[in-house]
This record gives sequence, C-alpha cells and structure tokens, in this order.
Amino acid sequence: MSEPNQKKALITGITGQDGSYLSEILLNKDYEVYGLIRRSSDTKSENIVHIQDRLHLIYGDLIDPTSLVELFRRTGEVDEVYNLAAQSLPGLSFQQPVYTAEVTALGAHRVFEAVRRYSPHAKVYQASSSELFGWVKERPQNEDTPFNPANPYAASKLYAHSIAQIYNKSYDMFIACGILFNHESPRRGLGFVTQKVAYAAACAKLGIKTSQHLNEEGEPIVLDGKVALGNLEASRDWGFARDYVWAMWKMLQLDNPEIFVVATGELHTVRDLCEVAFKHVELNWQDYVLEDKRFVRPTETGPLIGDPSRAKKLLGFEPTVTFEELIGMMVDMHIAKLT
Ligand code: NDP
Ligand code: GDR
Repeated sequence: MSEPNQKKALITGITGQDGSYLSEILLNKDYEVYGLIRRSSDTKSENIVHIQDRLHLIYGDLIDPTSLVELFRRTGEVDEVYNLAAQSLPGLSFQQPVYTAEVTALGAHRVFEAVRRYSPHAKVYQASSSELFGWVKERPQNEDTPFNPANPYAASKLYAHSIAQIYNKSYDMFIACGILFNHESPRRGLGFVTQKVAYAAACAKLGIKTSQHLNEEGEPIVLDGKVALGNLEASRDWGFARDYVWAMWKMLQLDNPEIFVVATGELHTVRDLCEVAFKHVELNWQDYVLEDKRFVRPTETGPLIGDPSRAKKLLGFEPTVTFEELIGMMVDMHIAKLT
C-alpha cells in the first residue's frame, strides 16, 4: 500500500535498459513503482532482478488494449507514466515492420488512450528518439530540426510523437517527449552495436573463439575469433543511459509537457567504437572485426548528433561519463560475466 503523499509511477518497458535505471531512480525518491511486463516462459528479468521485491509487476502487452485496461484497474490513478516499451531495434524493424508499428506506434497510442480514460491527471513521458531525424536535414539536430525518418522504427516513433502532441492539444493532457540520442550501459541489449563490440572485445581478451551468445543472423557473435559487423562508417552520438533516464524524470517535474533533445553533442563512428573497445583490452580491433554485408541496413540514417543546449539549461542535464569510460565499463562487465 502506498503511504499518504507517496507518488505512484507506472513504467512500461521496465525490464529494458532504461526501465531498470528509471526504477532505481524512482525507488530512491520513494515512489511506489508499477511495471508492465510481458509474460514469457522465462520469468527472470536480468535487469530488474536486484530490485524486483520492491516493484509491483503486472503482466500485459502493448499489443493488447484489454491488458492496459486491466493494468489501470490494478494500479488505480497514477502520478506519472513512462512509456518506454517498444520494439526498439531499428535494424530489426526492416524485417518486422508491421509488428514494429503495432508495438512502437499503436502501442504508444493505446497507452495514451488508456491514460486519457483511466488516469487523466497523470503526467506521461513518451520515449521519442533521435531516429526521428533520420536522413538528417542539419547537424547538430535540436528541437527545431525537421524530422525525416529513415526506417520503419523511426516512422513508428514519429507516429507516437505526433499522437502525443495531438492528445496534449485535444484533451489537455501532459505528454512530454524526450528526443533521446543513443544511450548505452552494461544493461544494453546485445542486439545493439556498442554491446556487440564490447562483448567481442571481452571474448578477444579472454581468448574465446566461438561465443555462446548469438548475433542478428542467429550465429555466434564471435565466430572463429572474429565479430561480423555492418557499416563501420555509420556514426552516432552515444551517451550513458543513467544520465538520460534522469532527464526523463526531470521532464515530468515541469509544469508543462515539453520536448527536449538529450545528447552528448559528440559524434563517433562504429570504427571509432571498435578502436576504443579493443584498445581497452590492449588489442588491435582490425585483427578481430570483419565487415559483413548481411549486417548493413537497406538504408542508413545520416550522422545523428544532438545539440543538448536546451536540456542543459532547463533540466540541468549534464553527461557524467565519457565515450571511452562508457565503452570500457561495458567491456569490463562482459569480462566479469564471461570469466
Ligand atoms: P529496450 O529494448 O532495452 O527495452 C524495451 C522494453 O520494451 C523491454 O522491457 C521489453 O520487454 C518491452 N516491450 C517490448 N515489446 C513490448 C510489448 N509488445 N508490450 C510490452 N512491453 C514490450 O529499450 P531501451 O530501454 O533501450 O529504450 C527504452 C525506450 O526508449 C524504447 O521505447 C526505445 O525505443 C526508446 N529509445 C531508446 C534509446 C536508446 O538509445 N536506448 C534512444 C531513444 C529512444 P521484454 O523484456 O519482455 O522484451
Ligand atoms: P540504433 O542502434 O539503430 O542507432 O538504434 P544500433 O546500435 O543498432 O546501431 C547503431 C549504428 O551501428 C550500425 N551498425 C550496426 N548495428 C548493429 N545493431 N549491428 C551491427 O553489426 C552493426 N554494424 C554497424 C548501424 O547500422 C547503426 O548505424 C538505437 C536504439 O536504441 C533505438 O531504440 C533508439 O531510438 C536509437 O538508438 C536512438
């Protein structure tokens, strides 16, 4: 039961990278935290296992609107809703475009509609993305840069972002949208390039020639001592997830729903990423990385680099971890786990 005046928050996507950091932040602030989780044969969610006994977890799925009705019946009215659930892999969205739209576009819409009906006073955070800028029209990108999505995931996020503005204006709701650039951590899924490279660097350090974990093609991430990657010239603005999640919470402490770009303002290529990860274990990346066309996307976005000036000024956002520290932290986590 919640204490009088204790704030109540609901997180969709609580088992993901951001959901787990956000749960920790909210628990430390004494929130009562509810999370929507999907039912699967594996009941262990690695990212939240350490705090599971302090969370209220409720089964459901963004695809099923009746499960959202049941969710709010169980939580009652809440103060804050963080909609983090999504099919969040842009690469996979080329293979599963309609499913991606179901979860990432319509799923968000279903959440907004459920809030409108069952918890209309809640402040909502919607996880928008730098992918909205896609084939970029200027660099760096800020809150005024035009959107130009370049994959089905980005198009789905644009739908959700647009519906959020429509609900704000039409129903006087509070849905803040954070346009977050790539953020990573030791809790990042292995399907993302930073984690794939960090894992491969750890395997190289430990002399593992064939890895246990699989890549996007269902093959070992490390095979015959090498990792196969796609476009090495692709570039991103990579920050540390915990810093970005804190900015989500800050957005919901404002009086009005606003839009913020959250980024480091630094651009690195996948090639730089490989160099930094393998250098961390004193190895030369060129001995361990292969380019493989199967991992190149049908189209690539432009250089995604954000201008976080507004978030710095109005939210007090400040990146606390450098790119080298971030990648080093991820490689070390894999070494510890694989040893
Ligand atoms: P993750 O992929 O780590 O987590 C996604 C979460 O969504 C998981 O908890 C997953 O549950 C859940 N989920 C997926 N499909 C459904 C569904 N149909 N119903 C209910 N839950 C579902 O993502 P991140 O934590 O990295 O990102 C959080 C959000 O922020 C996402 O919306 C992402 O698109 C967006 N974003 C992320 C950025 C980043 O760099 N990390 C940058 C900008 C935006 P399960 O564990 O069951 O799979
Ligand atoms: P992204 O993340 O698409 O930016 O989406 P990802 O790490 O998958 O790709 C980053 C860049 O690396 C290139 N790349 C590869 N990517 C993967 N996954 N595997 C490879 O082998 C590989 N080789 C090169 C990609 O082409 C791309 O250019 C992430 C997600 O968290 C989204 O949910 C979020 O919205 C955006 O970041 C901002």
